[in-house]
Amino acid sequence: MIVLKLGGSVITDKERPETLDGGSLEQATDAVANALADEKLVVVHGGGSFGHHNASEHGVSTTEGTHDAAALLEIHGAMKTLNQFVLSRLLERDVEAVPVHPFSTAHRDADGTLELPTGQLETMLEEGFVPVLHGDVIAHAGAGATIVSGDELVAELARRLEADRIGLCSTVPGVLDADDAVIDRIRAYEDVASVLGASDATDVTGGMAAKVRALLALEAEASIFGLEGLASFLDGENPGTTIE
Ligand code: IP8
Repeated sequence: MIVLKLGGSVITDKERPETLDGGSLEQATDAVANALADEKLVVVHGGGSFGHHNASEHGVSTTEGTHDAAALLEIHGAMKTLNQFVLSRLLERDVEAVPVHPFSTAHRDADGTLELPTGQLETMLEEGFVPVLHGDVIAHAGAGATIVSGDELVAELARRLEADRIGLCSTVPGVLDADDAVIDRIRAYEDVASVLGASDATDVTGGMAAKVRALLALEAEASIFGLEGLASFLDGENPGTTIE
Protein backbone atom coordinates (compact mmCIF):
# COMPACT_ATOMS: atom_id res chain seq x y z
CA MET A 1 0.00 0.00 0.00
CA ILE A 2 1.42 3.35 -1.07
CA VAL A 3 0.58 6.85 0.17
CA LEU A 4 1.70 9.43 -2.38
CA LYS A 5 1.69 13.18 -1.91
CA LEU A 6 1.73 15.42 -4.95
CA GLY A 7 3.10 18.73 -3.70
CA GLY A 8 0.90 21.74 -4.41
CA SER A 9 3.87 23.61 -5.86
CA VAL A 10 4.51 20.73 -8.26
CA ILE A 11 1.04 20.62 -9.84
CA THR A 12 0.19 24.35 -9.75
CA ASP A 13 1.84 27.56 -10.88
CA LYS A 14 2.67 29.19 -7.56
CA GLU A 15 3.21 32.59 -9.18
CA ARG A 16 -0.39 32.88 -10.36
CA PRO A 17 -3.45 32.41 -8.11
CA GLU A 18 -5.59 29.38 -8.92
CA THR A 19 -3.52 28.31 -11.90
CA LEU A 20 -2.49 24.75 -12.70
CA ASP A 21 0.92 23.69 -13.89
CA GLY A 22 -0.77 21.63 -16.58
CA GLY A 23 2.38 19.97 -17.90
CA SER A 24 3.54 18.84 -14.48
CA LEU A 25 0.09 17.59 -13.51
CA GLU A 26 -0.05 15.56 -16.72
CA GLN A 27 3.43 14.14 -16.09
CA ALA A 28 2.45 13.18 -12.53
CA THR A 29 -0.85 11.59 -13.53
CA ASP A 30 0.86 9.74 -16.42
CA ALA A 31 3.29 8.23 -13.91
CA VAL A 32 0.43 7.15 -11.63
CA ALA A 33 -1.54 5.66 -14.52
CA ASN A 34 1.48 3.75 -15.85
CA ALA A 35 2.40 2.36 -12.45
CA LEU A 36 -0.91 1.07 -11.21
CA ALA A 37 -1.14 -2.69 -11.45
CA ASP A 38 -2.15 -4.48 -8.25
CA GLU A 39 -0.78 -1.79 -5.98
CA LYS A 40 -3.18 -0.02 -3.62
CA LEU A 41 -2.60 3.71 -3.75
CA VAL A 42 -3.88 6.73 -1.84
CA VAL A 43 -3.06 10.13 -3.36
CA VAL A 44 -2.95 13.35 -1.34
CA HIS A 45 -2.32 16.72 -2.95
CA GLY A 46 -1.39 20.07 -1.48
CA GLY A 47 -2.73 23.48 -2.41
CA GLY A 48 0.04 25.39 -4.19
CA SER A 49 -1.65 28.42 -5.75
CA PHE A 50 -5.08 27.13 -4.64
CA GLY A 51 -6.35 27.55 -1.08
CA HIS A 52 -3.31 29.18 0.50
CA HIS A 53 -4.12 32.75 -0.49
CA ASN A 54 -7.76 32.37 0.64
CA ALA A 55 -6.50 30.94 3.94
CA SER A 56 -4.08 33.79 4.58
CA GLU A 57 -6.68 36.40 3.53
CA HIS A 58 -8.93 35.09 6.29
CA GLY A 59 -6.11 34.57 8.80
CA VAL A 60 -6.67 30.81 8.95
CA SER A 61 -3.73 28.45 9.54
CA THR A 62 -3.13 25.06 11.14
CA THR A 63 -3.44 26.70 14.55
CA GLU A 64 -5.47 29.91 13.93
CA GLY A 65 -9.10 29.01 13.31
CA THR A 66 -12.23 30.80 12.19
CA HIS A 67 -15.97 30.49 12.83
CA ASP A 68 -16.75 32.28 9.54
CA ALA A 69 -18.47 29.66 7.37
CA ALA A 70 -18.17 31.83 4.24
CA ALA A 71 -14.38 31.94 4.67
CA LEU A 72 -14.27 28.17 5.12
CA LEU A 73 -16.33 27.62 1.99
CA GLU A 74 -13.93 29.81 0.03
CA ILE A 75 -10.86 27.87 1.18
CA HIS A 76 -12.57 24.50 0.86
CA GLY A 77 -14.01 25.48 -2.52
CA ALA A 78 -10.57 26.38 -3.90
CA MET A 79 -9.16 23.05 -2.73
CA LYS A 80 -12.11 21.18 -4.23
CA THR A 81 -11.53 22.93 -7.56
CA LEU A 82 -7.92 21.72 -7.58
CA ASN A 83 -9.04 18.25 -6.47
CA GLN A 84 -11.45 18.14 -9.41
CA PHE A 85 -8.59 18.95 -11.83
CA VAL A 86 -6.43 16.18 -10.35
CA LEU A 87 -9.32 13.68 -10.49
CA SER A 88 -10.21 14.52 -14.06
CA ARG A 89 -6.58 14.09 -15.23
CA LEU A 90 -6.48 10.69 -13.48
CA LEU A 91 -9.86 9.62 -14.89
CA GLU A 92 -8.73 10.57 -18.40
CA ARG A 93 -5.93 8.04 -17.86
CA ASP A 94 -8.31 5.30 -16.69
CA VAL A 95 -7.30 5.56 -13.03
CA GLU A 96 -10.41 4.87 -10.90
CA ALA A 97 -9.80 7.97 -8.78
CA VAL A 98 -12.43 9.19 -6.30
CA PRO A 99 -12.52 12.30 -4.08
CA VAL A 100 -12.25 12.32 -0.30
CA HIS A 101 -12.67 15.76 1.26
CA PRO A 102 -11.13 16.01 4.75
CA PHE A 103 -13.60 18.80 5.71
CA SER A 104 -16.40 16.24 5.62
CA THR A 105 -14.51 13.42 7.32
CA ALA A 106 -11.81 14.67 9.68
CA HIS A 107 -11.57 17.02 12.68
CA ARG A 108 -9.16 18.21 15.34
CA ASP A 109 -9.54 17.70 19.07
CA ALA A 110 -9.07 20.66 21.40
CA ASP A 111 -5.34 19.86 21.69
CA GLY A 112 -5.00 19.97 17.88
CA THR A 113 -4.75 16.20 17.36
CA LEU A 114 -5.97 15.19 13.91
CA GLU A 115 -8.79 12.63 13.94
CA LEU A 116 -9.05 10.98 10.56
CA PRO A 117 -11.38 8.02 10.08
CA THR A 118 -10.20 5.52 7.48
CA GLY A 119 -13.02 2.97 7.16
CA GLN A 120 -14.26 4.53 3.92
CA LEU A 121 -10.70 4.67 2.55
CA GLU A 122 -10.07 1.02 3.35
CA THR A 123 -13.31 0.05 1.58
CA MET A 124 -12.44 2.21 -1.42
CA LEU A 125 -9.01 0.56 -1.66
CA GLU A 126 -10.51 -2.93 -1.34
CA GLU A 127 -12.93 -2.06 -4.15
CA GLY A 128 -10.11 -0.94 -6.42
CA PHE A 129 -10.54 2.82 -6.18
CA VAL A 130 -7.74 5.36 -5.78
CA PRO A 131 -8.86 7.84 -3.09
CA VAL A 132 -7.59 11.37 -3.73
CA LEU A 133 -7.47 13.62 -0.64
CA HIS A 134 -6.19 17.17 -0.30
CA GLY A 135 -5.11 19.77 2.21
CA ASP A 136 -8.31 21.35 3.53
CA VAL A 137 -10.07 23.12 6.38
CA ILE A 138 -11.42 20.94 9.19
CA ALA A 139 -13.54 21.56 12.30
CA HIS A 140 -11.30 22.16 15.32
CA ALA A 141 -12.70 21.85 18.85
CA GLY A 142 -12.58 25.28 20.51
CA ALA A 143 -11.17 27.07 17.43
CA GLY A 144 -13.88 26.84 14.78
CA ALA A 145 -11.99 25.33 11.87
CA THR A 146 -8.30 25.27 10.96
CA ILE A 147 -6.14 24.09 8.05
CA VAL A 148 -4.95 20.53 7.69
CA SER A 149 -1.96 20.31 5.36
CA GLY A 150 -1.39 17.54 2.85
CA ASP A 151 1.79 16.55 4.72
CA GLU A 152 -0.12 16.06 7.96
CA LEU A 153 -2.70 13.92 6.14
CA VAL A 154 0.07 11.80 4.58
CA ALA A 155 1.65 11.05 7.96
CA GLU A 156 -1.67 10.17 9.57
CA LEU A 157 -2.82 8.05 6.63
CA ALA A 158 0.49 6.19 6.56
CA ARG A 159 0.07 5.38 10.25
CA ARG A 160 -3.58 4.41 10.16
CA LEU A 161 -3.50 2.47 6.90
CA GLU A 162 -0.11 0.89 7.74
CA ALA A 163 1.38 2.02 4.45
CA ASP A 164 4.32 0.03 3.09
CA ARG A 165 5.75 2.99 1.23
CA ILE A 166 5.33 6.75 1.42
CA GLY A 167 6.32 9.15 -1.33
CA LEU A 168 6.48 12.93 -1.33
CA CYS A 169 6.75 14.36 -4.82
CA SER A 170 8.24 17.79 -4.33
CA THR A 171 9.71 20.67 -6.36
CA VAL A 172 13.21 19.63 -5.28
CA PRO A 173 14.88 16.31 -6.17
CA GLY A 174 15.25 15.37 -2.48
CA VAL A 175 16.58 16.80 0.76
CA LEU A 176 19.58 18.90 -0.22
CA ASP A 177 22.84 19.31 1.68
CA ALA A 178 24.79 22.58 2.00
CA ASP A 179 26.19 22.08 -1.54
CA ASP A 180 22.73 21.41 -2.97
CA ALA A 181 23.49 17.73 -3.49
CA VAL A 182 20.68 15.25 -2.74
CA ILE A 183 21.17 13.46 0.59
CA ASP A 184 20.69 9.75 -0.08
CA ARG A 185 19.47 8.55 3.34
CA ILE A 186 18.38 10.14 6.60
CA ARG A 187 18.31 7.90 9.67
CA ALA A 188 17.99 10.53 12.40
CA TYR A 189 17.24 14.24 12.48
CA GLU A 190 20.71 14.93 13.87
CA ASP A 191 22.12 13.74 10.50
CA VAL A 192 20.62 16.79 8.80
CA ALA A 193 20.00 19.29 11.61
CA SER A 194 22.92 21.44 10.45
CA VAL A 195 21.51 21.84 6.92
CA LEU A 196 17.81 21.99 7.79
CA GLY A 197 18.16 24.12 10.89
CA ALA A 198 18.02 22.75 14.41
CA SER A 199 15.27 25.08 15.66
CA ASP A 200 12.62 24.60 13.03
CA ALA A 201 10.06 23.17 15.46
CA THR A 202 7.57 25.94 14.74
CA ASP A 203 7.36 25.10 11.05
CA VAL A 204 4.11 23.14 10.96
CA THR A 205 2.99 24.04 7.47
CA GLY A 206 5.38 22.02 5.39
CA GLY A 207 8.97 23.26 5.47
CA MET A 208 11.52 20.55 4.73
CA ALA A 209 12.56 20.24 8.38
CA ALA A 210 8.97 19.58 9.46
CA LYS A 211 8.52 17.04 6.65
CA VAL A 212 11.69 15.15 7.63
CA ARG A 213 10.73 15.10 11.30
CA ALA A 214 7.22 13.83 10.57
CA LEU A 215 8.51 11.13 8.21
CA LEU A 216 11.21 9.95 10.64
CA ALA A 217 8.46 9.29 13.18
CA LEU A 218 6.72 6.81 10.86
CA GLU A 219 7.13 3.06 10.80
CA ALA A 220 7.52 2.77 6.99
CA GLU A 221 10.32 4.21 4.87
CA ALA A 222 9.50 7.42 3.03
CA SER A 223 11.03 9.03 -0.04
CA ILE A 224 11.23 12.69 -0.99
CA PHE A 225 11.88 13.22 -4.70
CA GLY A 226 11.15 15.53 -7.61
CA LEU A 227 8.69 14.94 -10.45
CA GLU A 228 11.41 13.20 -12.46
CA GLY A 229 11.67 10.57 -9.68
CA LEU A 230 7.94 9.80 -9.45
CA ALA A 231 7.80 6.98 -12.02
CA SER A 232 10.76 5.17 -10.46
CA PHE A 233 9.30 5.57 -6.95
CA LEU A 234 6.04 4.02 -8.12
CA ASP A 235 8.12 1.29 -9.74
CA GLY A 236 9.51 0.29 -6.33
CA GLU A 237 12.78 2.21 -6.42
CA ASN A 238 14.10 4.80 -3.97
CA PRO A 239 14.71 8.05 -5.88
CA GLY A 240 15.74 11.23 -4.05
CA THR A 241 16.14 11.01 -0.29
CA THR A 242 15.03 7.96 1.70
CA ILE A 243 13.92 8.66 5.25
CA GLU A 244 14.16 5.62 7.50
O1 IP8 B 1 -0.44 22.73 0.46
C1 IP8 B 1 -2.92 23.38 2.06
O2 IP8 B 1 -2.34 22.12 1.98
P1 IP8 B 1 -0.75 22.06 1.76
C2 IP8 B 1 -4.39 23.36 2.29
O3 IP8 B 1 -0.43 20.60 1.74
C3 IP8 B 1 -5.08 24.68 2.32
O4 IP8 B 1 -0.11 22.77 2.93
C4 IP8 B 1 -4.41 25.95 2.26
C5 IP8 B 1 -6.36 24.67 2.45
